[in-house]
Amino acid sequence: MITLFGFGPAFGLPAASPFAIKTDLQLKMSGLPYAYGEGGIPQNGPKGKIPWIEDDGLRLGDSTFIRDHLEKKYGVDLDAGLTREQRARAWCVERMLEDHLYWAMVQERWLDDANFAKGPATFFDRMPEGMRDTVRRETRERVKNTVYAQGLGRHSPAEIADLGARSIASLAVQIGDKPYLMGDKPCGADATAFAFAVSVLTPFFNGPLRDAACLYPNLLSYTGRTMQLYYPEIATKAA
Ligand SMILES: N[C@@H](CCC(=O)N[C@@H](CS)C(=O)NCC(=O)O)C(=O)O
Repeated sequence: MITLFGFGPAFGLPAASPFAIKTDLQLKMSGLPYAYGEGGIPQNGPKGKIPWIEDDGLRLGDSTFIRDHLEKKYGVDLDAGLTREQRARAWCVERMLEDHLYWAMVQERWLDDANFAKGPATFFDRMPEGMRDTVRRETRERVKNTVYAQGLGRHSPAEIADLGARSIASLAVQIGDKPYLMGDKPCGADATAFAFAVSVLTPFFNGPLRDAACLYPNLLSYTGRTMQLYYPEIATKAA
């Protein structure tokens, strides 16, 4: 039995981490039975990040390698029916979201004071009181240094939002008026596209990235449609 770690509803979303939403959705798409594990915090994962899975004694981190494992071990193809060109395009979209938009999102959630206070700061609420504030402050500082090291953090918040908005615009164009990224039915990259679009769009946070995403009615209908299909309980609550 596969166990997924790092997944759990937060901020009006299926999970706080877009990578955890992606993996959860790819597990749903695969049709394989799985369960949610306890203790899904980054430090416990094999790569120091969430999500990870355990499968017959194997502990595997990173959403892309998890998908690979599912497809190879269980013979599923989340991109069945796609052309080579569509598969290549799907990879480009995923890289744009995971390695670019993600960091702009981190800026909006972690480095904006109001968003941090109501969002990521609460991750530490259950820590012992004596260490809580220190760990919260040091973790935020580490996140800030990571965004700087990645590169986006060298720009002003307005410049980061401008770059992030270009990725959002590009995603909206890629989806166009199709129900899903590559046509009438969801493919593997829809898990990523949905995860990032819905994470940026959640009304739980405010900021220029969310404002940018709200400009695209097709992104709103895309996330609504995908939410209804895979997370009807959350879609109903939000309605
Ligand atoms: N490449 C990884 C990225 C996962 C990732 O960045 N997870 C974040 C949460 S959204 C994390 O666990 N960060 C903790 C840290 O960097 O210490 C994947 O695809 O799974």
